[in-house]
Amino acid sequence: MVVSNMIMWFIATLGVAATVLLQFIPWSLGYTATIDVLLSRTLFWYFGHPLVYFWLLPAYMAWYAIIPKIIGGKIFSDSLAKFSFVLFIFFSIPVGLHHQFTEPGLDTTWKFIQTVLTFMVVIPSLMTAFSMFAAFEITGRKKGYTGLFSWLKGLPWKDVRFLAPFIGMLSFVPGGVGGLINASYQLNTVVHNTIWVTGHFHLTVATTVILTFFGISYWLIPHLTGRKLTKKMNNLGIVQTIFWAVGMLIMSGGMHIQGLLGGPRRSSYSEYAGGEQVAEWGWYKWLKL
Ligand SMILES: [Cu+2]
Repeated sequence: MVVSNMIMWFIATLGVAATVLLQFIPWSLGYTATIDVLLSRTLFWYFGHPLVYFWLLPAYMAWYAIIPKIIGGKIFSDSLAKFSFVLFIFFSIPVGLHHQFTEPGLDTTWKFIQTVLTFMVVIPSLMTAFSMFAAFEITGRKKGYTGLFSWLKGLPWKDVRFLAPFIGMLSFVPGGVGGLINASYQLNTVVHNTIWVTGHFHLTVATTVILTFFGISYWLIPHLTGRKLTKKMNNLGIVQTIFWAVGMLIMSGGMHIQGLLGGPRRSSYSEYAGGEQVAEWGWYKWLKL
């Protein structure tokens, strides 16, 4: 899993290296008069999309390799984990054009091809989700809990090393659905360059990935230092997890709604959905104030 993450990082950084070495540096030294912005943006997003996987895949590694141990079970399938990581290399590198659907200089055919490839990333993601919940169910049942859902009682809910990543996994459900909306050629025009997109990666990176990293830290630091995560610290970790999750829910939820109302992503005004006024008064209208 680490190797496939490094392969992805290596291939993806070629794009950003190319634009810096062949475009920015010659331009800054005065060798060329201008930068081809379309090419530069395309090279950047070729790197910029897999960049998020450089954070997401370590979270997946923890889900596959550490979480099953923490809950007292084992990984559902070794080869399924390896296979899904190989699929990530193939599907998630050449999909940067899904950030450039409104780019006028790119041919629709290429946008369509990368839309299809983006949708393919759903496959390893769903494989991961299946693998996780299979491991949870098997572990719960082994502890003697039967019935359709009562195996959930067999999971260590009061252990922050499990709870934080688990809440992260749950928030990946709306995060993934939002990703499909962003990646749809038609639906993308509704949310393109609005703060919806910022809300999207606050769900995926700032909630799913970060909560998993919190869980990893609570496991890894005691593991490396030989110290024990006391009950008090564990409970403090649970409070921190809940605070973070609720805060992010409000923040990214607000960004999603504001984005649908036309709130711009980077600038203080936007021409989308009727311009400045919608961005400014969106909340008031929505709340009917
Ligand atoms: Cu992307």
